[in-house]
This record gives sequence, structure tokens and C-alpha cells, in this order.
Amino acid sequence: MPASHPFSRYRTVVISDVHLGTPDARPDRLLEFLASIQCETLILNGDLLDVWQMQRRRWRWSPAKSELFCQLTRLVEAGTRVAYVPGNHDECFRAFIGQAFAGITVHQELRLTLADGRQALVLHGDEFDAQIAPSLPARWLGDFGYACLLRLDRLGRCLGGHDRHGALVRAIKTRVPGAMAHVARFEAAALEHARCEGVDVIVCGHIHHANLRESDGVTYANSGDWVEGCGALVEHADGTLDVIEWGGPCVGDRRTPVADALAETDADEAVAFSQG
Ligand SMILES: [Mn+2]
Repeated sequence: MPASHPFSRYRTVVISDVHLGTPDARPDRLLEFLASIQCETLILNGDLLDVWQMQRRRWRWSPAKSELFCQLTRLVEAGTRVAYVPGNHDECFRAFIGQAFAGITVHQELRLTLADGRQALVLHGDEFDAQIAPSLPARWLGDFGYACLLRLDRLGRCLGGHDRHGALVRAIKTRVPGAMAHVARFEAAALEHARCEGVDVIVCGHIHHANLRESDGVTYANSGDWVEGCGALVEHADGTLDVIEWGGPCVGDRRTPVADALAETDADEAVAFSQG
């Protein structure tokens, strides 16, 4: 990225489900994104590290992962409040709630007042698992099925030579009724929780499905993931929320602010990012 490249400025940025430690994690893409933004608050909303997978399989720590943590500390030094809400795959870090490491504070959940006065609650979302898939075997089957799909996706990328991460999983989530119903149940549980907690906005991750929608005056936002996609939830200076995809199309039918900035300033650079 050229030194003259303009930063995209946001009030708040939420990212979730990076799953570092798995072969599907994309620390290089996240690093590009974090180097391109300036924000007052950055929230790492769970499953930053996939400790479950790291315990089960051989894993490697790449220079990109180290550089990612260096970039997080650079953001802290630049004055960004960086908050970490552990998820279910890195739940061991919930033991450190209330503490801080290198200026990064650890939380069970976060309450924010948006620039337009709305109250927002940020949590990972595994809190709703028992509600939407009550039986433990059903949840294990879901996790196993998801891991198989990611493996098939990886195989497709190797054989096809393309870089469309998560294309198979995304296709299933948007076309298979059972998968669509699971997403709908999660969103309904989150909205119900928002109403119980008396907040205007609920922000989750966990299901790897970026979305932003209103239901009876309550906003549901999901920042997506960095496995199937490269997504973030951003709050603009006026309190407006957007779900953006780094180097790709925005959720809904809008170009991302990042993609617009790239297109305006350096077309070649934009092509490079969109190709991954
Ligand atoms: Mn999760």
C-alpha cells in the first residue's frame, strides 16, 4: 500500500471470528484492513484465536500473525481504544475479563453509546447457542459439518486455483433452508436479547454471516468473519452503521467505503486487493 494512501476513518470498527491458528484464517488480509483504517474504538468480538483447533491439530505461527498483533499495539499507541471480547473458540481468555494486555482490554460484553445517541450492546453470540440448538450432539454435528465444508472449500481452491474463500459455505447458508433457518433463529434470539436488555442495537459475530437489519425499532448487526469473508461492522462519525467487506462488495447493494477510496486513488491497487 503506498504511503500516501488515505485512511478510512470510522468512529468504531468491530471485527469478529478471525480464527487465527486454523488453515482458513486470513491474517494477511486483516492486516491490510487494519493498516488502512483509523478509528476511536476497535472491538475484537470473539474467536480471534481458534484455541479449540490449535489444541487439536498441528498449527504454525506465521510472520503475518505476529505482524497483526504488532499492528494492534500500534493502534493502541496511536490512541485507539482496543477492546477484546473472547468468544467460544477462545473462551480460555474469559479468565482475563477486566484485565488489559498491551493496552488491549478484555470484556465479557461491551455497551457503547453511538454518536447518534443509540445504545449498543456488543457480544460474541455463543450465548444464544443453547437457545437455537438446544442439544449438544446437534451443535457438535453443526461444528463438524462446518469443518467439513471448509475442508471441501480448501480442496476446491487448491484444485481450481482460485481464491474465493468460503464460496461453498456461503452458497449453502444462502440457499439451503436448514442453514438459512439457523441464521434466522440466531438473529431472532439476538434481537430478543436486545429488547430484554433495553438497547437499540445488538452487535454479534459467531455465525460467520454479516448482516445489518432493523426489526421493530431494534437493529441487529453482525460483523461477519475473516474465514469465509473479510468483513467488519463500522460506525461512521454520525452514528450510521455499515457492514463492509474488505476488497469486495458491501452487504446490501452498496460499494464499500474502502473500495471507493481505493478506486478513487489507485485503480491498480484496488484490483490487487479485490483479487486477494
Ligand atoms: Mn464463535
